[in-house]
Amino acid sequence: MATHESVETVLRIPRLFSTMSAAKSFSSQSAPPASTDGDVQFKMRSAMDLHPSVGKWVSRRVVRQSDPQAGVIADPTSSRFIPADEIDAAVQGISQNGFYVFNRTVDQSITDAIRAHAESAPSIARGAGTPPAPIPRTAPLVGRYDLVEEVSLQCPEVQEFATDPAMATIAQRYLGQPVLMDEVAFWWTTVQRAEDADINAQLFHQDRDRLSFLKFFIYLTDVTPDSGPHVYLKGSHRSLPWGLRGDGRKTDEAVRKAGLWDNVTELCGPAGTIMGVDTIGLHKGKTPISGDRLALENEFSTALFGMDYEQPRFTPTELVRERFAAMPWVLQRYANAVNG
Ligand SMILES: O=C(O)CCC(=O)C(=O)O
Repeated sequence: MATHESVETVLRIPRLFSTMSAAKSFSSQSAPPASTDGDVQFKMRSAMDLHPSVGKWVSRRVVRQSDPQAGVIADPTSSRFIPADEIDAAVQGISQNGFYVFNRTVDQSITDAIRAHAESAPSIARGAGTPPAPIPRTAPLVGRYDLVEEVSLQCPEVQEFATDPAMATIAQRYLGQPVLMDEVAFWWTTVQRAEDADINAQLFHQDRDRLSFLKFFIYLTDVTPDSGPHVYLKGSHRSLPWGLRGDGRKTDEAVRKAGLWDNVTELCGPAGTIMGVDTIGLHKGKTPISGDRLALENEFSTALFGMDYEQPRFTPTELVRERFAAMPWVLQRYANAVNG
């Protein structure tokens, strides 16, 4: 009798074809649909069990952009986050290992401003069910505090990070297709409630919100092995043993049993450290055992097909207005904020 797992494996094939047809139809519309049907989202995630490269493969085969602005990116040398002379090394490093940590850290005035915003802006205590409020940093109650995108974007330096043309350039070269900026995430991790590792993304997992995407992280606090580094299984963006491919959380023990522990890399660095990470590879946050960690992240993807996306309202800075004028397709989610 066929096992549940082998039945699931067979079902992933028709789900892959459904995903291809739905993604093709989604990306052929002149403006992206407001959302992707929930059943289609499920099929996409399930088809992505087949191999870590399947999402990129589907995207390259069926996602086509007819907008002449697709692929147009503002001058990457205007970035205050990414040195232009590290762009080639970043594309190469991400292709090889799944991540790249930039040699140069960001100016302290920028990291201080972003951290000050995160200290005073309302954040959501994950799993607590309490109203948003500034993090009680000296006495946190939960393991993770998230700032929503609209609140994050009240900070001019976060807007600058989100619209960075050098990161867009790296993502576009790495993914080999036009990219748009599709998400900003901003969160604290603390020493509290290690038992919430699952909901706090502190167990290994792959991201599957989109087919083909790349993330950039910046640390806003100094990160050591004890204060919650981002952890990545080197090379897992290219290949994963079957036992680690399914959607959902994976224990350290499962990675050890697969004989891959030597490839596990903790990404530490001072405040201002930036990393490009292909989070289709297996990754997690490590639960801090002393101090806390503040990280800001953005994501570039080849289409808004997949998880529901936001079109946040905020007051754009002059820089963001200029960047929107130079690369409206990349920053299309911010059209309402800029024009409205
Ligand atoms: O906190 C981290 O370093 C990883 C977070 C993560 O993987 C997630 O939010 O999905």
